[in-house]
Amino acid sequence: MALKDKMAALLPDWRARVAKLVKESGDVKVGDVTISQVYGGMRDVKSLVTDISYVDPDQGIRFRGYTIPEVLSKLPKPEGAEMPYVGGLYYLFLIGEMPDEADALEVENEWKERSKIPHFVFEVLRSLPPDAHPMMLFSSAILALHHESVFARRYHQGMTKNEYWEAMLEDSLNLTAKLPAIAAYIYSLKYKDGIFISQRQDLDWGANFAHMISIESPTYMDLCRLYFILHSDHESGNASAHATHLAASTLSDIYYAYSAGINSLAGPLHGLANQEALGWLLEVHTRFGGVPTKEQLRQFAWDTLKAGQVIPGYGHAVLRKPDPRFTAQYEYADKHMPEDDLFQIAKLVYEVVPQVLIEQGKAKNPSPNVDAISGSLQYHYGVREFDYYTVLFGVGRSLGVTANAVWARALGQPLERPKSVTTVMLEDIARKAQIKV
Ligand code: NMX
Ligand code: MLT
Repeated sequence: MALKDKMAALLPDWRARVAKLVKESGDVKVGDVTISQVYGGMRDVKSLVTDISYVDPDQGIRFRGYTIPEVLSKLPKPEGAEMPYVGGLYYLFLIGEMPDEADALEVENEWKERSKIPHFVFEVLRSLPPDAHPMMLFSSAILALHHESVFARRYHQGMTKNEYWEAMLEDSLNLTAKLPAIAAYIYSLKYKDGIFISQRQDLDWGANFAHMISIESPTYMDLCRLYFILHSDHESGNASAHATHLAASTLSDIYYAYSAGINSLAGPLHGLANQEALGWLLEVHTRFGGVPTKEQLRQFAWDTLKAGQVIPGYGHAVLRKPDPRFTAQYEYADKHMPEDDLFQIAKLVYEVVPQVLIEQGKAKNPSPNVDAISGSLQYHYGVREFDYYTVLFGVGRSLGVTANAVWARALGQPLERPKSVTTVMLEDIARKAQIKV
């Protein structure tokens, strides 16, 4: 596999670079940790490393140094498509270089060859309660695939540490290859006739998902490519990436690890916010019988806040400006569905809610994040079962976290195990600091 050979060729330099940094500068401080940060969810504590993506608080995500508009314009695209091959993005993540068409197609072909889903995954899914949340189904299916893990098998056969990344790459390609079809089957099982639709050989990974949920419109296929690319990675401290990394750091395989990641994505402060955001937009639509006036929306936003709830899709732990992933989807909607009612409401929310959050004075970032708008696009194209939306997020997020997991194995990243302290210890530290002042 050319992909594996290319990555193997990169490793000696990367390993030497990291070893040198740790050997020569291992004692250099990266930052301090305050008591607020210890109690405050470790915001801004620099304690993870990834070279695959970085979130600048003002500019947002860069994938391997490229902004979202750059990624969308530079990655190769299927003929006639507006959006790129998702396989090209995976190549960029793994190899660190912008792929040409042959590189992107190599990943796409690997995925096609590995896409067959073992029968027991279908059985697991069919055995779960019909009203189970789709994220529980998704996590269970991923977990069940552990049975197929190359890493777990080879580990017990005694592979050497140097080979760990190869087994992780195998598993990661196998897992990512299957996720669009698993997600599509969950959609069919929960909301349609429960019939599995096979992928088309002439379609790429992103477009095949559209086909497998029976939406054949080229514009929705492009939206799927865009959606999966935008949701793929957001550096390593976000909850789903971090949960995956933590689980994988024990040398558990990618199936165990990404199932943990999915469980973390299922929370309303993280990925589930896309379901909540669409629910909120629909509530507005129902309450006002369509697009409200600015004043009505302002009042509705205040009512939400006064009821002690958050406005889903707004705010962020790292970002301090509108999320470029929001902007990319906004532009797509503006081009392809400008008259859509829910998009009109999402637009109005963008005009009204930041000011409301500023007036409330709590949120550090009053701007929209990726989840503020993603649901209105899905809804427009017919995916209206919005408790399903976080599964879509999870299909995309698999790309970033698996690529990171391969690199973490390649660079021998160790078991993650931060230190905890007691409140008495922190009080003691605080007292000593005050005496010094
Ligand atoms: N609506 C109402 N209050 C908010 C919002 C919001 N959208 N965002 C932040 N706040 C509040 C927050 O709850 C906190 O209140 P309190 O002091 O009472 O605990 C206060 O503002 C300070 O929070 P921040 O430091 O600004 O945000 P934090 O880093 O703690 O949390 C989020 C980040 C994303 C969890 C938070 O902004 C939020 O709950 N947003 C709504 C849910 C959402 O959209 N999540 C998706 C994030 C992206 N993703 O996909 O994962
Ligand atoms: C994400 O994409 O993971 C979210 O924006 C949350 C984050 O970065 O913390």
